[in-house]
Amino acid sequence: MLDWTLHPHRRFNPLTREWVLVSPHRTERPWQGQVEREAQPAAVRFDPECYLCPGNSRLGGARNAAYAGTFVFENDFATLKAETPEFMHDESGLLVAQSERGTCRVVCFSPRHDLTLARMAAAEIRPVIDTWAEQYTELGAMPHIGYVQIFENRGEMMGCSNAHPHGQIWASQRMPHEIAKEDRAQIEYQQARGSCLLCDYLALEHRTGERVVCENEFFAALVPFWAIWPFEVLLASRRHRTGIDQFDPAEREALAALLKEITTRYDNLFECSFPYSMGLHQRPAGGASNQAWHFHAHFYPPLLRSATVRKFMVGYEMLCQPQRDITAESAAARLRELASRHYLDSLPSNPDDQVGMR
Ligand code: H2U
Ligand code: ZN
Repeated sequence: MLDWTLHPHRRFNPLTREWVLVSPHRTERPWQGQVEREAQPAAVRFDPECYLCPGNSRLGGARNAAYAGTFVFENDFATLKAETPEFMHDESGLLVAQSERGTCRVVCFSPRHDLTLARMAAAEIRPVIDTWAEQYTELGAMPHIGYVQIFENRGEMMGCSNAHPHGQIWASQRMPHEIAKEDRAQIEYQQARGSCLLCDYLALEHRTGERVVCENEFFAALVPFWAIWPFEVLLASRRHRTGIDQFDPAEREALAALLKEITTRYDNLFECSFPYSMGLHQRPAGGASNQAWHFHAHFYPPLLRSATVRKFMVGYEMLCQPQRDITAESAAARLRELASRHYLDSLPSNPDDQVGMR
């Protein structure tokens, strides 16, 4: 019997059908490399220089509405555009290119510059869920759209350009390759076994609970067996739902609550504003055979051992395959042991908090 707390081994990701190398004995190696800047939440509720705060002008020349809840606008520097002409290029199957149409939007989660999902109340996150659902439906219905990717880059370390709580939506003509991998894997699993890959996986995880971090009636957050990032989390609906548009009000509230809880536990881990890339994975647009899709979100956080030491995906990982040092089981145990109340909530409030507020 393999002791995966001791022996190097590789683990299989059934969603992407890729492997991750797990080397549990390497956690104690010294670190004299790059140290990151520790991230803390922004201090002001309104920043006159912020291109996402209500009423401010953006770099593209447009001005934000004086919004009070969520706010959606077309990305002024969109990666994909609806009006792109169709073309195809193929020379010997070696120089291959094709046009890609799409639409990119930015979603502000709150008018308050100083908040993050972890610092928002679940009742304030609920409108974000509703906005994501509306956008998913609206963009997915557009004839040039084949897949809608909703995501959040949190923190400078992940390339986020602004502390204001926001996410992005990139809707593309075709399925991007990470989605195509998950699409194939879920469809083929269902064809082979007659059941859903993630429904079966969640049932398996609930047998021991050792990788489950937190859950409520409708959603579960766990460190997947095949996690690559140190504190990677997979958040999935406990019922089979193919997209965010299928959640009823109780499920939307539960999703808001679990998003708050997992981001709070993340912040509490190293007492910082925990950076990550998070994205929703759900059925592609266009209505092809997609009953096999099970709604989930991936959190990919870079931090490894403190607020300033991150994991790099370099060397062997770029050339061969990803590798991790701490096991998924020990990462889940650490996240599970943390308080679900935010560490800043126990500190006295800062009088400077009001600076710049209108
Ligand atoms: P990130 O912080 O995840 O980079 O998202 C910010 C997005 O906002 C980014 O895609 C867009 C950038 O193109 N943006 C605008 O659309 N208008 C602006 O005035 C600045 C930034
Ligand atoms: Zn702002």
